[in-house]
This record gives sequence, structure tokens and C-alpha cells, in this order.
Amino acid sequence: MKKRQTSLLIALLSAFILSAQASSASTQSALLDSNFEQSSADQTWPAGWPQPANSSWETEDGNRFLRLTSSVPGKLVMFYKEINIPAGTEMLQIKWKQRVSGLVKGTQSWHDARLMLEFMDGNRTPISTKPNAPATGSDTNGWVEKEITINVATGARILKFMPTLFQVNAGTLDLDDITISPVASDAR
Ligand SMILES: [Ca+2]
Repeated sequence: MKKRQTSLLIALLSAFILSAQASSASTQSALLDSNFEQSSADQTWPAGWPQPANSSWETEDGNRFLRLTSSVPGKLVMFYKEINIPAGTEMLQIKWKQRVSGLVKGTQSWHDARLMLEFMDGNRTPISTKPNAPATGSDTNGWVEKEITINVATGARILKFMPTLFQVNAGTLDLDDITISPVASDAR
């Protein structure tokens, strides 16, 4: 009798664990979630973000966001951030808001505002397979929301996330509300 109760308990526990796994698969937490609003007195830059030359932390109507500014024609201006990708992740959803102003493209057609994306494996070896970079070749009409879903290359464990003014001749790229989340297989 006692053995039977134990078996029942194990079965119930297993069912509970399985259902917990199933529910977490459909609501995977973000690997990156940045709205750039942190504003404690001693903070001069959003936590976890690099501060390259020609970048600034702006405030407008109470909203804070990051800005890249092209001040020298033809020079590449870029945020470089690495995102660790959990093992087994097949797809990533990337959402962000952007505003492109005063853009003058450079000498080549791809000299525009673009979100460059590359992968590295667990040993930081670059992976040649990379997603197409979402590119913007002219000014946006104010803030616009963007969303893409990318396939994670086989063996990739790091995403190089690089919002860039790619050798443009002039312009600013404003960024806000960036999230990067694993896509659950049942949400495709
Ligand atoms: Ca913001």
C-alpha cells in the first residue's frame, strides 16, 4: 500500500514538473531588455551598455534613449554588445524602436543605418552564417517599431548585436526599448 502511494506521488510530481516545463517554454524571459530609463544620481550611462565615441544618452519629453551620431563622413559608428544564447535556442526575436534623422548615405549602397548581427560559438570563434542586417537608408518618420526573428546558427552561443551607422556621411540613429528573446518552438 505504501509503495503504491509513493508511485502515485512520483507520478503526480512528474506531471507537475512536465507542466512547469511546458509553460516556461512559451514565455521565455528576455536575454536583453533595455529601455535606457535608469537614472540614479551616480549613473552616467545605461548599465551593461558600451559607451563608444559618438554615442550619447539622450532625454526627450521624459524618455531616455541611446543615440549614435555621425560626425566624420565615412566613419563607422557602432554599439557593440554581446548576448549569451542559451543552449538549444533555435530562434531569437529582436524588437527595438529606432529613429533615423539627417541621414546621408556613404559612397556604397550599404553605407546606411543598420543592425549588424553575427554569431560566435562557445569558444568565441566567429560563425560565418549570419542573419541579414535590417537596414535603413533614409530618415524615419519619427520613432518606428521594428521586429525581426532570426535563426540561430548551428553551434552559436553568442550573438554580436551591433546597431551601426555604417560609414554614412551624416546622420543620427536613436535606439530605445530593445528586447531580445528566445522564441519558443510552440510560438512559431
Ligand atoms: Ca526609453
